[in-house]
Amino acid sequence: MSKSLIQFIIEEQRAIPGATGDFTGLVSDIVIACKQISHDVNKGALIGVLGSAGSENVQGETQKKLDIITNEIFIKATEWAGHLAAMASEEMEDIYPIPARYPKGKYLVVFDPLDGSSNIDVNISVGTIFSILRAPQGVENPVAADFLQPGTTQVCAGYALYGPATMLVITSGHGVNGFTLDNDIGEFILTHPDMRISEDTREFAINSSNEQFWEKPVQRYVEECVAGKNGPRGTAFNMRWVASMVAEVHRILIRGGVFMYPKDTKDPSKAGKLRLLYEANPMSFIVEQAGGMSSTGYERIMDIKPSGLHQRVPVILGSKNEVERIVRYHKEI
Ligand code: P6P
Repeated sequence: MSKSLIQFIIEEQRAIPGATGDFTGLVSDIVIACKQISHDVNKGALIGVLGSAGSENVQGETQKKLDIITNEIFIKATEWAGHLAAMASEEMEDIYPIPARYPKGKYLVVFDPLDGSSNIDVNISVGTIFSILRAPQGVENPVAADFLQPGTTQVCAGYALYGPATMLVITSGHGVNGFTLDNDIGEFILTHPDMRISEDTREFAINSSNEQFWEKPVQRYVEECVAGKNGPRGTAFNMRWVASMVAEVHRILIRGGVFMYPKDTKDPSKAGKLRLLYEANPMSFIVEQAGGMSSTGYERIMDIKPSGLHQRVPVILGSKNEVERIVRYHKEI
C-alpha cells in the first residue's frame, strides 16, 4: 500500500530535531476533522445539511448549515488533545480558547471550515483551509493579537478539497504533497508527491463580473489575456472561475494558472474579498512551496503583518512568470 498521510507526517517529523510528536498529533486531529467533513458534505441533502442556517457570519455573509456544522466538527476534533493553545475561524468573530477541561499545547490553528460554501447547494466542489502557527513563547492563554503573525511564521498549511475525490494537500515548509482519501480504508493515501506549479500558464481565474471595479493593472492584464493571439500576448488564454478558492488553487497546482481576487472599488472599505489569516496566507504558503508566487500586486502576501483576525487582502497567486508580470504592471501604473 502507498504511504498514508500520517506515515508521511511521522517520517517528515523524524527528520526534525526536537520534534515531540505534538505537531504530528495536531495534523492527525485535523485529518480526522476533514474526513468527518468529507462525510457530511458527501451526504448533503440525504442528511438535511443543505441550505441556509438563517444566520450571518462575522463577514456579514449568510451562513449555510454546513458552515456551522463543519466549524463544530473542526473544533471538536482538535480542542481536546493538548496540541493547541487556541484557534480562530472564519465562522467565529473572536478566537476560541481551549476549554479549561482540556490541556493546552504550543500551537494555534486558523481555519476556514468550508470555503466556497455558496457552492454547496449546487453541488460544486468546496474545501477546508487550515494554517498552523506557534503560540508566542510562554503564552498559556493567547489573545487575538497572538494570531496576528505574518504568513512567513506558518508551521504548516493545507487544504482538503471535497470534489469528485476528497484530497488533502499539505506543506510544512519542505515542499507540497497531495493525498487522496481512500474511502474503503478511511485513509488519505499519497498520490501527488512533490507538487510543483508550472512557471508559465495560459489560464487565468477571476470573477469577471467585477471588471469595472478592478484596479488598472488588473484590467490591463485581463484585457491582454482576452485579446488572445492578435493581442499583445500573441497567444490565446483560457479562463476558469469556480467561486471556490480551494478548487482554483488545486487546479493551479495540477496544471498551472493564475488566480486573482484583486482589490476592487465595489466596496472601498474592503481591501479585497479574501481573508489573510485563513485563506490568503495558507494558500500562499502552499503556492510558494510549489514554486509559484503570491502577491497583493504590491507586496508578497506572506510578508504582511496582520492587523486583524478577519483582515481582507487582494490575492494574485499561481504560476510565477504570470504573477511577476501582474506585479510589474502594478509598478508601471
Ligand atoms: P465570488 C468563496 O466564498 C470565496 O471566499 C472563495 O473561495 C472564492 O474564490 C471567492 O469567495 C468567490 O467569490 O465573488 O466569485 O462569489
